[in-house]
Amino acid sequence: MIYRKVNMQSIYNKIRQSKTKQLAILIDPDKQNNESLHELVHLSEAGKVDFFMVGGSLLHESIENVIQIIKELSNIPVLIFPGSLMQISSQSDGILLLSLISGRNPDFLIGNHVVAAPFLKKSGLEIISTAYMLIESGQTTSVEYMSNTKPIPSNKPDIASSTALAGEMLGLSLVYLDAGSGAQQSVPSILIREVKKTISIPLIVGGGLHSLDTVRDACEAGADILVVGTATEHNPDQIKQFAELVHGFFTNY
Ligand code: 1GP
Repeated sequence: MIYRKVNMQSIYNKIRQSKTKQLAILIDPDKQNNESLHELVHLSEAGKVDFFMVGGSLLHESIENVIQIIKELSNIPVLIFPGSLMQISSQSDGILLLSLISGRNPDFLIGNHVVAAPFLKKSGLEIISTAYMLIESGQTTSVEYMSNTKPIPSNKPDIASSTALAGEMLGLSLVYLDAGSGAQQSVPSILIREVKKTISIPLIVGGGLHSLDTVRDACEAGADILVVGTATEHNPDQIKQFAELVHGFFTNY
């Protein structure tokens, strides 16, 4: 088995040192078969995608198998984007340790982290603590329902920026604004702009980025890492264009 582990520099350092904005492709194991996964990974390599994120709200397929296939085909770093405690694999390069700070459900703020911490320590995974914030996007998303938390209203950039700032003050390393997978409305530019103005840690934005225009808007508003999932499941040929667009923007931490 060919197994490529990323070890040149830590993923977080790579994020902090990148001169350009970065593109992450979200792979939901339940939405891929063997053939589509191979195609997605090859197109991501060709398009010079920066990261894969792997995870989903439900799990019929093994996250382990999917990560193994990605690692056999590609050198692109793989980060787990855990939908639950079941989604941890030491085959990955790192994990976004999400604290769902837009909500008030203690399990997703700290409870699950306590359960997972001893395993994570042994796993050798790079742990990237992440201030995870759900932003309302028109209809109930899977993550909102599954986490039993309310998203931040999309017309309340002041609440969003205060929440992100609190996350940074608590020592978290990234802020992730998520409208939810397949969201009809992505995170509004005005809200991204307000959050970006307030924090000095890198800002990830995802959910409903289904076109070049929505990705461009999020870049212009201040997102540093753009996450695209659903759009590339439907049309993986777009990956190269998404990557070229995102890499055309400079970061400003
Ligand atoms: C969801 O931000 C990710 O958590 C990606 O969303 O599937 O809508 O691209 P999409």
